[in-house]
Amino acid sequence: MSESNSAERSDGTDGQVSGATVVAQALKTQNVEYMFGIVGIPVTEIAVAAQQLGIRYVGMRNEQAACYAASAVGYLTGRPLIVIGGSSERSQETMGAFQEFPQVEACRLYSKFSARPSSIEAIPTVIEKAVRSSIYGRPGACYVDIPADFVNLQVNVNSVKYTECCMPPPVSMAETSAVYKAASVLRNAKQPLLIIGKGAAYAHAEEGIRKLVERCQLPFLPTPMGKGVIPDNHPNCVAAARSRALQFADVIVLFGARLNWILHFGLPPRYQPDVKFIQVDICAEELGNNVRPAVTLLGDINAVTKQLLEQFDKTPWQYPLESKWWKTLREKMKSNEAASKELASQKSLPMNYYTVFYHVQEQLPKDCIVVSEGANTMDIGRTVLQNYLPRHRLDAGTFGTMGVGLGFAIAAALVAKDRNPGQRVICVEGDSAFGFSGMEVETICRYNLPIVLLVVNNNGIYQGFDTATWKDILKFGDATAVAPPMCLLPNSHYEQVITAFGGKGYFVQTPKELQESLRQSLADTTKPSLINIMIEPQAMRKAQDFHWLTRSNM
Ligand SMILES: Cc1ncc(C[n+]2csc(CCOP(=O)(O)OP(=O)(O)O)c2C)c(N)n1
Ligand SMILES: [Mg+2]
Repeated sequence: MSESNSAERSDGTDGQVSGATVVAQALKTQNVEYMFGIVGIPVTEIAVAAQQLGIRYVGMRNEQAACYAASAVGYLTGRPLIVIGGSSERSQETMGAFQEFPQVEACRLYSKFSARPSSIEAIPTVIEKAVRSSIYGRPGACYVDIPADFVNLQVNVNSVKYTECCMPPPVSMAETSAVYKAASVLRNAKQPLLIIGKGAAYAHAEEGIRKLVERCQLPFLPTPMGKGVIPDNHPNCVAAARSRALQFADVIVLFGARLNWILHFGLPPRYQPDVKFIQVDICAEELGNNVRPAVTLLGDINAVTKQLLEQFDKTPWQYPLESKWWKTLREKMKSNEAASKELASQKSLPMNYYTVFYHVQEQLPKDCIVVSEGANTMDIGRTVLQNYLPRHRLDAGTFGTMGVGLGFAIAAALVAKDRNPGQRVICVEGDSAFGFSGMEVETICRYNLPIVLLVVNNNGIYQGFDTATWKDILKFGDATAVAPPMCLLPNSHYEQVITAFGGKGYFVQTPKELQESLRQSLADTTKPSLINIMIEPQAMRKAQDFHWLTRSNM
């Protein structure tokens, strides 16, 4: 990786260098490896220059998908998203220039740092600051605005100095007295629970958290993207008794998990009114949200976990495995697992969600990355599809943003190809979710990324209708007046989207067809495939004590 301080790589013309090359070289100097985008005036030259300097450029079909892909690379590699936007020429500002828009101001609200360099010479320092801001503290996206006239403007090579690559984020630790207090609260817990969030995965805290779980024999629950920090099949994982665990725990340690809607805000009736929360988070602003915590541990989650472990090294403590709490949780897990298995074993056609996911789970390679989006598809899939490794699940997450799946899968496949050759990426999509970024199938085929796409097709958003019912509905009037808004066209052949670009498509209606198509797709490492899985359009979740990810079922 080059970290040169002068722009030796000019455009080759008389010691001059273009703005485009300065942007590319500044990114390269900050160790940026991947760039996702769509080119057009004025940014084409930036992409070309980046490629010439060895940054991998992936041309996407929509900027949203490009951002999703870059953000997933960020999650997988620890280098969050920097958005580089082309803007109108400075000399035409306020005149109604082509695509003139207050981009820096607009992005400020949604990013940690948003700026336009004042000159070409200022580009490297602004880019360094954007990269640094994106990875220090709680990670987040940053925006750098490049006016169109900068792109081809030439400046003297010697006038540009490249700011060295920023240092890795400093590691912060919690206050000692707070660590001591947290250990003491935990030791006195009657019904303890650990919740492992995405923050723990991002902080690479897996080793420490696993030690803590095993040394103290504590039950734990992962949040959707905290899955895999400790394997889902670990005996202390109580995901199958989630509602019970949340409802009756008296002490809960949150490792990089926010008390937002996914965790029901930490409030009754989903929790005991006097539950004691111990919050471990890198972001001070997160501490105390919705609930007044018993202890707050501000710092890097990996480092703080080690601080907690030290307490239990000094004075070992184990929560008794034969406690009533463990017994209650185990019983609930057993009955919930039996209920899912019962649904999965139903032989009626079309298949239900559980049948589909049990068959998928049977064949999934243990080290594959699972990407998922949809409502029922994502929520039910999450309960059946297991993660054994940290940072191996990417889903629509806290925002529940539909459209992220294909971008995430593309990013995961690229990172896998570079760092873990042979590792597979499985992208589990609801039929509606797939539609948001469906054209990225062409991107997948263009770069020949051997992703296995599963479209779980119920002809709609949460549910739909079969062809006969759909036809009956249309008899009542114009579709815009009578078609239920959740409906999508029944029996759509989404697999043909991939065959159009040379990938392999399967249309499956039975467990047998599903098994066979999965077997073939996973065996073929040379090509992407899409399996369009028809399920019962009215299939729903099994009955819940509480609707858990209720928002996504809105
Ligand atoms: C960007 C965006 N637009 C709309 C929604 C609302 N929404 C939530 S889930 C969903 C799709 C659910 O349908 P599908 O993907 O087919 O999954 P299913 O529940 O049918 O299995 C939509 C459109 C959203 N979450 N995000
Ligand atoms: Mg659907």
